[in-house]
Amino acid sequence: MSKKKALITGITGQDGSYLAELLLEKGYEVHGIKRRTSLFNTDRIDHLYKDPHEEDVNFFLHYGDMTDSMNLTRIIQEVQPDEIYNLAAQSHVAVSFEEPEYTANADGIGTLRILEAVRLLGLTDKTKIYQASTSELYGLVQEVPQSEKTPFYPRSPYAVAKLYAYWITVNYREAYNMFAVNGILFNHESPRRGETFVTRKITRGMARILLGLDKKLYLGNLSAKRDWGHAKDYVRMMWMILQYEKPEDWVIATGRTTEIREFVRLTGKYLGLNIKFEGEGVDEKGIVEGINEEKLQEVLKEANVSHPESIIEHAKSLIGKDIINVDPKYFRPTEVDLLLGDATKAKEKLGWEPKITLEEMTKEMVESDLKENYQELVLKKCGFEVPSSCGI
Ligand code: NDP
Ligand code: GDR
Repeated sequence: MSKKKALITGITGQDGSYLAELLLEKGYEVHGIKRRTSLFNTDRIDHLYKDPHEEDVNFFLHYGDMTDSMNLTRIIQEVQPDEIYNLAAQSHVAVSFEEPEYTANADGIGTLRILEAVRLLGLTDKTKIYQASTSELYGLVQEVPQSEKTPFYPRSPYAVAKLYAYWITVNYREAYNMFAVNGILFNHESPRRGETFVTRKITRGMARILLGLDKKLYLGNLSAKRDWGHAKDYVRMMWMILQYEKPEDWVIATGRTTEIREFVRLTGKYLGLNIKFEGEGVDEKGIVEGINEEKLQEVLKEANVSHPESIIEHAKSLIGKDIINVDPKYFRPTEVDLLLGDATKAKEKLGWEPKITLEEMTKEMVESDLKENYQELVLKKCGFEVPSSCGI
């Protein structure tokens, strides 16, 4: 039997990279669309790439863009995919207020372009389509927790574009009998999360403060609450949705919500820094109340820090200092205060359960950011000298 073919838009992103790994493990031939950029943007998938001249290559990249219909149509025609995962998007909510038209084009009309290409190419019976919908659709809280039945009330140009994408997917399913479905995914994070999303900004920023690379971390609304899962658990669900007997829409969430402040404290805990918050509004500050030396030793060892003493000394010097400050420039014109998902349908019909807890994920992110930034510190302080043992 020939291999199943999957086409992933947004393959260079957080989810695209984990999904590509999963589908390759499952024996798929994986095709991905990447944008032309002036610098390489394939860090997250470099480990999957094989020179196409080699044998048994199952991973292919195509240049493309969600704003270019002809390009998307040509790629779909060439690949003839069994499954399309439409993950490409301008995915940053705050940026969508700065670039509303582009966001509408890439995230909203981009989805239409994929659906219409499949229809025009006569692939409606062959190609299943997964649309990356989002908990941002719920926006202004109508109901808690939020399920497939909760009304939408989008609160950003991003969410409004994704609302169009959601409904055009439903419409093509109903109008043309296509297997086109929405996964309404709540926030999901990982060490591969973009550095400007709040969890990664916090794990990376606080790791850098501990190492002495930065002095402070500036955040926006500390009171927002999010239902955070791990991206690995969520891409598994994307695949499961397309294997289900009927095309339906699904909420994917952990059912636990956490305040941004609490995520700061949790990150601090894994770094051996006890953080307390004082003050209100723009004057609120996150202060290092004390350090947990045992935890600090543990995490520094995990990050292969060769001389932990100097970093422990530096951590002690942080006691009593405010390392988290509020900068109103990160406030959004309209905010989504509370997201908490109810994934009962996915659990009951598909047997899906998230496996990775928030604590496990935070620890993984903290360790990864500490490792990565320690390398920067070493380079900055010690320069780069090739040891003779290296042989090059
Ligand atoms: P990322 O921002 O990490 O990745 C987005 C991907 O889309 C990148 O590969 C990016 O390319 C690509 N992309 C952006 N614009 C275009 C364009 N015009 N043409 C082609 N490719 C483009 O997002 P995530 O992996 O976190 O999310 C995946 C999808 O799921 C997105 O659609 C997002 O909106 C949605 N979503 C995400 C959730 C989350 O919590 N992560 C929750 C719910 C939905 P490049 O690398 O070049 O920038
Ligand atoms: P979100 O994620 O908007 O939920 O969208 P993000 O991590 O950007 O924000 C979460 C919450 O944290 C608050 N916040 C800050 N956010 C950022 N980025 N930077 C800050 O400094 C900061 N301080 C506080 C925000 O105001 C917000 O309330 C993500 C994206 O992946 C979307 O593509 C996806 O659809 C949704 O999750 C589900």
